Amino acid sequence: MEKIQSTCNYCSLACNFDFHVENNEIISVLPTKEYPVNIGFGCIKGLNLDKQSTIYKSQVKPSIKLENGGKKILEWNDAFELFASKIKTIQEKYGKESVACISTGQLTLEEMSLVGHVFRNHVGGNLDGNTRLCMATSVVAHKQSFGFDAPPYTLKDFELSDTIVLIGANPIVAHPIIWSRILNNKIKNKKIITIDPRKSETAIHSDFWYGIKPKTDLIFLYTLANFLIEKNWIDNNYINSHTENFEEFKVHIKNFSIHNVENLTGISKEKTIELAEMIHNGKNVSFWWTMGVNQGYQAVRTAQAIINLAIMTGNIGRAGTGANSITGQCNAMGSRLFSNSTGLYGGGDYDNLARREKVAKALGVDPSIFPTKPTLPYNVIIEKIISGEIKALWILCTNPRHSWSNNSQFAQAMKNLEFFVVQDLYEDTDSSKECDLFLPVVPSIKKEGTLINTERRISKMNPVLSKEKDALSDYDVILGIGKALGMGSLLNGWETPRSAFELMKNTTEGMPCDMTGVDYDKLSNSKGIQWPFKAGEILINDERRLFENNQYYTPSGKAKFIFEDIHENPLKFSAEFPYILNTGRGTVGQWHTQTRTREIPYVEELISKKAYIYINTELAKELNIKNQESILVSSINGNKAIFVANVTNDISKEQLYAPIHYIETNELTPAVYDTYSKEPSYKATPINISKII
Ligand SMILES: Nc1nc2c(c(=O)[nH]1)N[C@H]1C(S)=C(S)[C@@H](COP(=O)(O)OP(=O)(O)OC[C@H]3O[C@@H](n4cnc5c(=O)[nH]c(N)nc54)[C@H](O)[C@@H]3O)O[C@H]1N2
Ligand SMILES: Nc1nc2c(c(=O)[nH]1)N[C@H]1C(S)=C(S)[C@@H](COP(=O)(O)OP(=O)(O)OC[C@H]3O[C@@H](n4cnc5c(=O)[nH]c(N)nc54)[C@H](O)[C@@H]3O)O[C@H]1N2
Ligand code: SF4
Ligand SMILES: [Mo]
Repeated sequence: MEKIQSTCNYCSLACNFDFHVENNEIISVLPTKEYPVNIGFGCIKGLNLDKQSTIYKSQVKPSIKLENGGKKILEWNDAFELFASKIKTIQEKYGKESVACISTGQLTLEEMSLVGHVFRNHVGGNLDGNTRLCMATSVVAHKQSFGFDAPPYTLKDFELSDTIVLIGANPIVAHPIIWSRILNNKIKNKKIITIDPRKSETAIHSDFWYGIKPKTDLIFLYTLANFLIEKNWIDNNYINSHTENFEEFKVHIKNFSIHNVENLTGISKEKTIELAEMIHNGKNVSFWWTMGVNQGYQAVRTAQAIINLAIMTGNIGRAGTGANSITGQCNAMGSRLFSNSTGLYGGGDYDNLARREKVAKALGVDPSIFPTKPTLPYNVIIEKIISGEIKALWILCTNPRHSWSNNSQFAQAMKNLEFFVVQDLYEDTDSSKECDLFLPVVPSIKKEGTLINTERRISKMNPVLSKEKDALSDYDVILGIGKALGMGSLLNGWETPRSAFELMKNTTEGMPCDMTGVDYDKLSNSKGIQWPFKAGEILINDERRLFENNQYYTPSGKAKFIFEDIHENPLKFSAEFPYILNTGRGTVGQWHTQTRTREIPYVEELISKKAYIYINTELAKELNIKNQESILVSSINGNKAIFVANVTNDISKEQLYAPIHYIETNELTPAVYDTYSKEPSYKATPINISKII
């Protein structure tokens, strides 16, 4: 029996597992004991990676939809030629930017960079990622405050922090291994604090829960900062030596009075003081945030308000501290650095001439092949499909008919396309069943590449099983398309995932994410390695954090306080839409649009088959709604959907909460985005509800 170590490609922890294999069959899946992320643990999704593409299997070869609604199976080369000729014809007719692509944070670094090369450098179309729905806010916040998109922490910090503040994060459901790391924390009197409008699973198990009014975090964080300043519970030395813009910040927030806090945020003055005291008394305070912060109409500034708190109290660059954004998908970090969508490979802007030269040299190409501007964001791509300016769309490893905010807008977009291509494991997803050309691929257990997890750790995905005859991986498919498009020598160096990794590695030289010291072959059976890791560097520690030398990546080398006036939710509450709809993860076993986790029998047995929504007990009583009764939810976006009511005391009367794993949820979410990141405001939609009689 052979043991093959590989990486879980669900969430951003990218845990490692040992697959025991005999005669191309998986006998057992066990969490890798020595791997510093999951240390011998695993959640139900990772432990069932062997189930992928077993019950729901796609055809091995691609297919094209026929006019009569049927489909025709194609040979791979014919599908590549068809793709290339369609894209060329559409571009000739409607212009270069009439074609677009939406990728993901769930492909490998190599697949992501190759699709960026094919579609941005060669085809010249726009290409955004589903990371826009997820991490775009953190990217902008990091770039502006730290000078680079650099989450500073290492997961060990969960064990070393005496005061853990979780803001808009529910790790018990979304990142179970993070919760197990928190439970490993043996510091006496450590405090786990959760700020969340509902009493989430994590809030229930925390020491302190701050039940904030939805989307008032910015007011709360400014008030907290102002109070800390008034008390002089700040680290003046750190502020003076390693930050800039503090005086302006101090002036900006001086009117955020502790006396107004309860009225504005729902958190009392006493509770606010209690939190300020815990931050002041903590020796190593860490702040962590996820989608409760990133998905909002003023999200970037909220994330930066968290960064401001950490840098003003000197809680960064030390063990157990930090302003720490947790990523979502397995390779969200890789997508941010290597997708060639919003910036150059390895970081840097498209208009930075020196950086263009450097990246071009690393790839052995002329800099003129690179785009001159960032991609149009996801929402604009969809809008332009609807307005008729974009005619062809290729989506890889994402299911926007379900996950896009206001998803009926995507249904409308699909109808407008002349050529819609979906590359997925399954031909029956809500998106793939509507496509013209379907490109089936093998699951992660049959392919190789690297992923970068939430703490910047690069880890190796190894093929556990061999591919069946005629089956292709994402990498094979993207490369086949590149060849058919006539890229010729532009594909030199891109022959294999291994060679693509070398190219990408070369682009990082001298950048904050420098990984020139990483050896692709040595990544297998290893503990992974966090960037930066420069050529010649010797690894002394498996857990490394950024900013220990207090040097940031801004021109001044200092972290920057960034702030602005409070915006109101662009969607107003009214008698017509008096409640607020919050959305997010439902259970550990359910992954997003549920195409993959429906293959896990234990999950299928336990989960609700119908879309459900949590509603406050008292409110349900007032409206005469009984537990498990169906209710009609109508949204300010004009749509309605039916949900089963789950009556609970863990949510306040003004709010309802719907898990994202059912297509109904995004029927109701609006087309509202953060100003800077263009991340959708998924978590605060005005709605109304009624009993179905
Ligand atoms: N089982 C499972 N795990 C997953 C995923 C999955 O689909 N299933 N998806 C992965 C991905 S891609 C991601 S991005 C992560 C997401 O991980 P999380 O962000 O932890 O998950 P969410 O449930 O989206 O949101 C977290 C919390 O934000 C709260 N929230 C909503 N509005 C506000 C607000 O205004 N202020 C504050 N402070 N909190 C608010 C919600 O009530 C919710 O409890 O999970 C990853 N892990
Ligand atoms: N209301 C609301 N909506 C949300 C969110 C929210 O909190 N609230 N969260 C948002 C966030 S953070 C995210 S990340 C998105 C996620 O949204 P999506 O990315 O749309 O969700 P997934 O179900 O992960 O879609 C992945 C698709 O890729 C396929 N797939 C799996 N493995 C592979 C592979 O190896 N290759 C290929 N080619 N395909 C593969 C799967 O079958 C599936 O169809 O949802 C967003 N939508
Ligand atoms: S915690 Fe995340 S990476 Fe780890 S096994 Fe579960 S889904 Fe996979
Ligand atoms: Mo995400």
